Amino acid sequence: MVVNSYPQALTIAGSDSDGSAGMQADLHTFFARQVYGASVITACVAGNSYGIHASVPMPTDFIDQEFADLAADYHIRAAKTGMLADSELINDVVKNYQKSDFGPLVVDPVIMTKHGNQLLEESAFNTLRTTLLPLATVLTPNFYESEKIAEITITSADDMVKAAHKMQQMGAKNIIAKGSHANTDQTEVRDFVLLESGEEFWLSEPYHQTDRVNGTGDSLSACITAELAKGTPMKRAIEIAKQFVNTAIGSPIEVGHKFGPVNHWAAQNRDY
Ligand code: PXL
Repeated sequence: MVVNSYPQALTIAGSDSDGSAGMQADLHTFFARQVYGASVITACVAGNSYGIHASVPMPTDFIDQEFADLAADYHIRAAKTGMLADSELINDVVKNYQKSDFGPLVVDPVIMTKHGNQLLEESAFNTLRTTLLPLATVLTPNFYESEKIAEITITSADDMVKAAHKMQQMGAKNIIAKGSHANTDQTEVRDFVLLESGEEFWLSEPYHQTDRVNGTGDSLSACITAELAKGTPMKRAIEIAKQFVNTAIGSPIEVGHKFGPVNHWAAQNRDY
């Protein structure tokens, strides 16, 4: 067997101690899509299904070593970023990614958890916009992140389209602007996709009424990364990821008391 012929993907993200989100959700997703997963840990978060209670960033020289060790031995074919905590870490990750040959980059612009815990320092937001976003082969903002990055209050489908185009003008090549979940009467969730080619379309999936949605954004961006590592074309990678996450939300597992994880087992080994 040729060394490094097996598809390998990388998550550059924070560790979430309850395993529901962050790096752990990414690695579960890589596994479920049969891609080998490597991880550059950027921060450690202590939390559970009630919320996040402490967070520690990794030293940048340690992060440099993680990148160097992977670059020296593995053939990473696609990478994603998750929690990057502060400006120093963003700049360090950008520097390392630019030096490496790790394939397309999926940027999940993690700013805040669904339950209001801040994962990126406020002062780092501009660094994210100006240094990381232009490197994004794919950008996967949630509704709140689209509003914040594009500086548009989104109240209609047209606003989502405008925000996506603005984020593309800022340098991200392909965008999935995720729809709002704020309306509990809704029966579907609609995400807007704008591809590098200029093609644009909506993706729609049934809305599941459940609190067990920790790790959905991480899993979506990780699934796209896994597919890109296997060489799946961009549009197909995005469609697979959306269905993968929807399946994972649709069969919750009873772990934790409050906002539990999605179920990667239910979503694995399927043809989407
Ligand atoms: O899902 C966003 C997220 C990303 N990264 C880490 C997290 C979370 C949410 O809890 O803990 C480390």
